[in-house]
Amino acid sequence: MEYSLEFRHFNAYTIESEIFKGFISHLFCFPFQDPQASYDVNSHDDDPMPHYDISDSNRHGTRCAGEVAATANNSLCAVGIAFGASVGGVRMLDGDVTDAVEARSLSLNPQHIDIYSASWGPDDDGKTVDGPGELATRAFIEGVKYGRGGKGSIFIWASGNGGREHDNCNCDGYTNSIWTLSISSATEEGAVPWYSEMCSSTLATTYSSGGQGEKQIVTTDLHHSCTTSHTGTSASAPLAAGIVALVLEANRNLTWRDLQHIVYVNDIFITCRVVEH
Ligand SMILES: [Ca+2]
Ligand SMILES: [Ca+2]
Ligand SMILES: [Ca+2]
Repeated sequence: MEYSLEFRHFNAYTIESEIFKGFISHLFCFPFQDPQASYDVNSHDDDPMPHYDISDSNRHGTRCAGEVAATANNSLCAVGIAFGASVGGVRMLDGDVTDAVEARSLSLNPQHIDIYSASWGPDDDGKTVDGPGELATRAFIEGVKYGRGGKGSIFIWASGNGGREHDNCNCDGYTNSIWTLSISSATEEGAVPWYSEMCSSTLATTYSSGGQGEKQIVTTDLHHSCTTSHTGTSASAPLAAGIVALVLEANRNLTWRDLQHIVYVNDIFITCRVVEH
């Protein structure tokens, strides 16, 4: 279910993002790791520490968390965009992903958490049309209505990596939802990457990986390390989450709709030059 480019595994959302899947493997890089913003929905405990396996399949959350909030001058890796923000992790993709699991994750502590960043969704196989179930839909609605003191929870969503399969992000009911702020990717040259899905629900793009030889995203990784190869729209959503955190730091009174308006009208993110591919 998570987006992953590196395995070319499109029947299981490839590419990574997430405040989900266990962010916090390296506390030294996240001095503000926030227990109130963290939970393990898969194992029903308070510690979202990723389960290590031979292929490091649970690394996405740690990679995404570093993009958002890795501390400044950490001497190991890149700095997070909102390095002063507190960040938590929700482990939820490392097991059966049910409507209830999604809803639990998306409604975690909505008076404490301002921004939820997600890089997962329906299969990117070019033939799946799916979206949030009844409980997840209710989590979105209650989040934007009552979250953040009534100003509305901010749900940042990766637009998906199914470009090669001609997948269309309008067929992904999570990124296509009006309650999510949908983010796609631009290569280092500002071009549309090979995995990009073009659709009307995408509001903005941020940098991420491109083709062979192009730079990828540098961020924290499992095993107390730093990677230079974080990829796909999963790497773009957390960059947007970090930018939105800075916007909220400047003005905490903005509603969830204000933020979508600011992104759309003022073009605060890096936008893409359209290139035929
Ligand atoms: Ca746990
Ligand atoms: Ca898709
Ligand atoms: Ca959306």
